[in-house]
Amino acid sequence: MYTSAPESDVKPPRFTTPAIDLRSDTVTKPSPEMRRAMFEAEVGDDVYAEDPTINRLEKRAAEIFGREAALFVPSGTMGNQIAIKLHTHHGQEIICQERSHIFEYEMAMMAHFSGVVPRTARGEDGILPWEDVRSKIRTKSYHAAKTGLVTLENTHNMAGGTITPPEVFDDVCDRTHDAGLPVHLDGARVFNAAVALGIDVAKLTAKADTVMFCLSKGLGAPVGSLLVGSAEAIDRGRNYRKALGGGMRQAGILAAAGLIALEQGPGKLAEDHDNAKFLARGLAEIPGIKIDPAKVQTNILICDTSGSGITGADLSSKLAERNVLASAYGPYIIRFVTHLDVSREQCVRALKIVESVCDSKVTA
Ligand code: TLP
Repeated sequence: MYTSAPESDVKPPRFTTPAIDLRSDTVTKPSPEMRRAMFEAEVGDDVYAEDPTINRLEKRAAEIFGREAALFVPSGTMGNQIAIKLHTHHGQEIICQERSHIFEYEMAMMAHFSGVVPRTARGEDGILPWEDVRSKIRTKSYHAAKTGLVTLENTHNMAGGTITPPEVFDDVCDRTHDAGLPVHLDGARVFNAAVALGIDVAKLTAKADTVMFCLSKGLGAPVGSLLVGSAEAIDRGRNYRKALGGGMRQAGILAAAGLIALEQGPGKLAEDHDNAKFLARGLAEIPGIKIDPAKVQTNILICDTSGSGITGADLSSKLAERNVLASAYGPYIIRFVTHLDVSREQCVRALKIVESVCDSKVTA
């Protein structure tokens, strides 16, 4: 069964060949090596911190990010929400980009769990420079809620996998700290940024107080994310994870796949980026589809379909009828994401199918 795309209810017919699934990099299936490791994983009760495989994964993640500690969580959403809880108090505001995942796709959980409200900033291409953050910070006053946290997203999903330049990132972190505030990075796809920039991920993220990154996106694990930070923050985070129902007991079977994703996944991302650039160049040639290939830096393509007269949802369902899956994210927006389970040959086929669907609309 296929699940529906976020803003279109796609129920594609069954095909004998697997779909070319460009909805998200979350859709990858565990490799045979991962399945073997899961089968053989040593496990224990992780609520007692006794799962040796999870302990190994957390230790390795902390090492790779140059941090004191790491916490394995079931999802990126949980990692982000624990971070917000760690850094804020009820009644505060957090600053986030207006199309950030934390704001748009985490079910208003910041309000449920942490009692904070978002103050959004725009930025260009999902990138928030200090000037944009500064204008949103609210200090002590008798009229307004105080800012408790600044969150950044790198790469930025809805802006099309864009990378915050390291100097902009460092600057906004330094100045936010000077203003007495912490920074959390939603680094769901921060390895994509590090690989595209050719920079070590620890160096790229060093100035954020906490970083969440996902194993279950481009890195290819079936489940899991990590929150990294100071030993004190992660220790408190462990309690919040339990409160949220994230005490997963013998989840070493998941961490075993996660360890493979963490060690081997980053080395495979450059190919996804090449495929995304290839797709972007092809899509840009199709009349009615707007995308600037020069702006595609990683594995996400956000296309404007308004020139074709086809809505994102219609294009998504027409493509699904031809066994190509992509997600609509706005009236005239469709997203394509490359990942481990999409080959160059499939990108070539997908392009031909998008072209024929758009052609038939224009001539209809
Ligand atoms: N993003 C998903 C959807 O929820 C939109 C996707 O298909 O891209 N941060 C960022 C930047 C994300 O893109 C996502 C997932 C998350 C956090 C949350 O991760 P999960 O899905 O593991 O909770």
